[in-house]
Amino acid sequence: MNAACQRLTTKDERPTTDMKTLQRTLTIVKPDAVAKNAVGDIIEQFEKNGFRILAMKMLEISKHQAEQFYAVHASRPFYGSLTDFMSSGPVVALALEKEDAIAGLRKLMGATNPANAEEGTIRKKWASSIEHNAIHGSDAEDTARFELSFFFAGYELAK
Ligand code: RTP
Ligand code: MG
Repeated sequence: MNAACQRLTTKDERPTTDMKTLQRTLTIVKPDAVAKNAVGDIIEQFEKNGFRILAMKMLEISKHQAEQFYAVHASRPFYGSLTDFMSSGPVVALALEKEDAIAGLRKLMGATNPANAEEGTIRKKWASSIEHNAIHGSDAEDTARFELSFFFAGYELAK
């Protein structure tokens, strides 16, 4: 039985096994939030909301690397501006783990456009526009796999 399985005991003492699905997701504190000294506050939100930090690094990505990372948006009108922004200064990339981490992180982030972000979300607090919106989060299992491997080597996630 792995760590994701929790052994429960019912009232009549029959043991049951409840498989919990741990999931990993990739998040980036974007250049606008790093410039606002919001890194500590945002990381605190991850921990307070039960995410385990598996790996973390601060780095600057090039325009070319930003284009590769956001290749899914290559045909969108904001692609050039988005990749300029993401390569404009330091970012902090984190690999996070929790049950249903992908959806959980998206909820904690809030809507892409901060005008639509719910109270209590990271984007509500720190985003200043639909583009300068403080944080990235993977949106599905396949993108999470790609994005985690974009920033972290296998040995860094082998925990
Ligand atoms: P992200 O990928 O960064 O987590 O954001 P998201 O899923 O909420 O939004 P997505 O549609 O994937 O867009 C990626 C990022 O592109 C910028 N954007 N600009 N000017 C615009 O209309 C526009 N739309 C999106 C944002 O930085 C967005 O987070
Ligand atoms: Mg997205």
